[in-house]
Amino acid sequence: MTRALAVLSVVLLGAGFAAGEPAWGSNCLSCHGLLTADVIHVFGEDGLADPDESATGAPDRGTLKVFRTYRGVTTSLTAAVPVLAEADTYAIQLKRLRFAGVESGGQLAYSADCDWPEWGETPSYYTHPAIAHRWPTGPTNFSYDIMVEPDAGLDYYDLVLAVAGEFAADAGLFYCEEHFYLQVLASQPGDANCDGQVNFGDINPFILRLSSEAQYAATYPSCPEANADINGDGTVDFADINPFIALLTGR
Ligand SMILES: [Ca+2]
Ligand SMILES: [Ca+2]
Repeated sequence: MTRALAVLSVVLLGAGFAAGEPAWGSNCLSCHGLLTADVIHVFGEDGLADPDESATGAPDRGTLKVFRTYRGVTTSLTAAVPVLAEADTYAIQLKRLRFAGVESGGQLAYSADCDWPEWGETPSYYTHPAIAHRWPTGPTNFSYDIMVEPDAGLDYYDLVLAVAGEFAADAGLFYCEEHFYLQVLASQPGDANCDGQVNFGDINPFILRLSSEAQYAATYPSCPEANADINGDGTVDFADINPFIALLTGR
């Protein structure tokens, strides 16, 4: 089954599958063993954020790493499990929360053409398919590509990267997770470097976009096309130069 249309398409870069799955869950020690701290770290974030969860009834998770992304574009995040020994077996999983988080009505829509695990309802979040990836002797860094469809709600979303497995030394089970926020932003014409502001720092990125679309995409992989399409005609070309100048100079 293809997941090409999945809203949140997750590409796991690394070794292949092996049989068996660790027990997944959340704060369920009887299921998956000791809740172990600091096994997994998410990095490559765009900063920290403390969105207001008060209207959602969700737990206030306070300040967490935030990955910013735009509708219709792909962003990457990376996780590492640096403390595990080579012989330890483990799997890493990107999960959504079962219940509402910080999003206030916003919802990451998802395609039916995928096999994200569900709990019988349209999910508010995405999770990695219920497939456990296990590396008996494999990489300890993982990259996930997250693609949000154009109609996704502009909001913060709680996501969780979790690792579960078994220590080789004593056959002890462990589980660890790191919560973080995915913030889906609206495009902002003129913000060619996608730092959230429109200023002179966008001039060179904008010129780069005009001169080499490929280089621009490589340099700013998470920037939506609309940020450089200043006149909003659906394409980025020389006709956007004067509107860009006008945007910067306020004329
Ligand atoms: Ca900018
Ligand atoms: Ca244009």
